[in-house]
Amino acid sequence: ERIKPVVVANWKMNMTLASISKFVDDFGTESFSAEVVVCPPSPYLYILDALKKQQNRSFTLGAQNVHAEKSGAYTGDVSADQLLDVGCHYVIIGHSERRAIGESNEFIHQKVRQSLETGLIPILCVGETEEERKQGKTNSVVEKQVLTALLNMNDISKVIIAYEPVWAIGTGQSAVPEQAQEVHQFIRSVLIKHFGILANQLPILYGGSAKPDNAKDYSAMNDIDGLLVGGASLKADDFKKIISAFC
Ligand code: G2H
Repeated sequence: ERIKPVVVANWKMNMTLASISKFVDDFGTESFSAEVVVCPPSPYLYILDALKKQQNRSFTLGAQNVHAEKSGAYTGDVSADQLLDVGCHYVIIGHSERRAIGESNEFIHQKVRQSLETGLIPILCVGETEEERKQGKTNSVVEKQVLTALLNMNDISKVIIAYEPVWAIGTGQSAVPEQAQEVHQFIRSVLIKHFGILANQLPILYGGSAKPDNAKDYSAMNDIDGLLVGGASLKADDFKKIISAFC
C-alpha cells in the first residue's frame, strides 16, 4: 500500500502579513490527495490558521522549530503545547540550518520526544554535508542522526523523516532523484531494522532545491514519499505545482 504523500512548505525567515494573505488567496480551494503542510515563521502561525479556516484552504499548519522542555524560563523559545494551542499539527525538527547553529542530535531527540508526547507530528530532518559525502560518510552520518533522534522510542508511527543533503539546500544544486532514492532506501532499511516492518509506512521526504521542474522526478522514486520545499514554496502557484506532482 502506497504511503500517503506529504508535501511541506518551509517558509524559513520569509514572508509578511501581506504576502501571507496573498499566498492564501492564490492557494485556492482545491483539495489534494497528498497531505499539505505549511510552516510559517512562528509570529504568523495564528493568523495563518485563522485565514486558512476562514477561506477553507486544504493545508495543515506546521512550525519550524520547538523547544525540548514543556514550559518555563526559556526566553525566545516556543513550546509544543503553545504550537498545538495555535493550530499546529506538525513541527520541523533538526533542520540543518538549526544544527549549524548548535543543535545536537541529543537536543533534537528531546524535541522529538516532547513533540510526540504533546501530539505534534515531528518532521525530523537529517542529511550529510558536502565534506561528509566526499569522505563516503553519508550513510553513517544519516544513520546516527536518525537513531539518536529516535532513541528508545517504541512508537514511531507518527514520525516523518526528511532527508536534506546540506549541499543541496538553497543552492539550486538539488540531489539527483536516484541519488536521493539511494539514501531514502538506506534510511528505510535502518528504520525497519530498529523499529520493525511498520517503518514501511513512514513517509520519507526529500528536501533541497525542490521545485516545480524536478518534483515529478522525485515522486517517481520508490522511497520518496513527498518533499520539504523552501524557496519554491513562497509562491502558491509554484507550491501547488509541486504538490500536484505527488497527487
Ligand atoms: C531545504 C529546503 C527546505 P530549499 O532547507 O527545508 O529549502 O528548497 O530552499 O533548498
